[in-house]
Amino acid sequence: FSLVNYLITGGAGFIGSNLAAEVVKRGGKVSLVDDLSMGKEENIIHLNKKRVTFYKKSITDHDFMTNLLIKEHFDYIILLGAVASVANSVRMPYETHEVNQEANINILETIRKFGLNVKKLLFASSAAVYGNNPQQPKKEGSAIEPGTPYAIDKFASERYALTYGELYQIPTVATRFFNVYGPRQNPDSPYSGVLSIIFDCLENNKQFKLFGDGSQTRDFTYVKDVVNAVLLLLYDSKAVNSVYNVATGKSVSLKEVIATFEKILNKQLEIEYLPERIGDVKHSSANISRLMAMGFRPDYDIVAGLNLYINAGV
Ligand code: UD2
Repeated sequence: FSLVNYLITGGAGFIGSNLAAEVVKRGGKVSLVDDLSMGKEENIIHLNKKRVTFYKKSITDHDFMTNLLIKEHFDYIILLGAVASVANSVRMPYETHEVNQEANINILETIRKFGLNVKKLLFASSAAVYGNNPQQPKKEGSAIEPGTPYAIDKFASERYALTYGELYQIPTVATRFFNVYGPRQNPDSPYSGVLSIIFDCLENNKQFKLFGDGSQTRDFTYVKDVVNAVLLLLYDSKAVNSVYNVATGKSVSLKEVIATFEKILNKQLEIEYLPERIGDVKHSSANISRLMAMGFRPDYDIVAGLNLYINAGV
């Protein structure tokens, strides 16, 4: 009897640590690779040590990754490791490329070369691949207009994963996450998820800088829904060689979100209004019928998600 074995790159990050907790809860064991550039050890410290192995390593360390993959038998591989900041990708396009694309192809190549028997590999892509395509809501078949190094590498890695799947019979799937929020999202950068910034401002009585008038809309997706979608796609053998939007299917404005936060916390957010951020899209909404056809239903609308987030503690 052996436990189902998972590998999560970016495992100490926001989504990775939430996924790791769920996998452990469901009885699996998991290896987490993270260089802690964005992730934090405290995100995973509470997890059962007998089931979790943490490697403080960069996924760009190809020798390390190759050896790890050969040594361990991973049933499921989830590629979340990335330079998550679009702004950083613009500042450091090549360094981003090494993390967001080359590191992923090295993992795929190792699986191919050594004929590793993986039940499913999931690559986490992003709504960023749609770029400035004005069509709403975004479907997986909508035009791709990646406008930043981040988006280009996400799209390339997505295609590599799916193409390796087709060419070399490695079961792969890709997801395009929309604006994910929830516990352990790091609010420290101005390009962090806006909800983590708003929460931080409300908790610590800081002024929130609002870019625009608050009428911009996003499909804010609670991290538990993302974790559920990821696990559903990993376990369903029909979910192969395809990409799935992961979102709630319902967008709300920043103004509405702020009002919901204020109501739950019974506190007013101090706002400084600034011009719209360059490169921002005004509206973002997702069509999730492909994911729903696999049986997914979002459990958390914005009110339910924010309530859980605010009361989560860690
Ligand atoms: C999201 C992704 C990004 C990329 C992009 C593709 C996150 C964190 N970012 O960017 O990686 O995939 O989608 O379209 O998921 N805002 C403020 N004040 C702040 C911070 C943000 O007003 O301090 C506004 C911002 O101008 C934007 C909205 O809030 O209108 C959402 O910003 P975001 O950075 O959380 O997410 P987004 O959709 O720009």
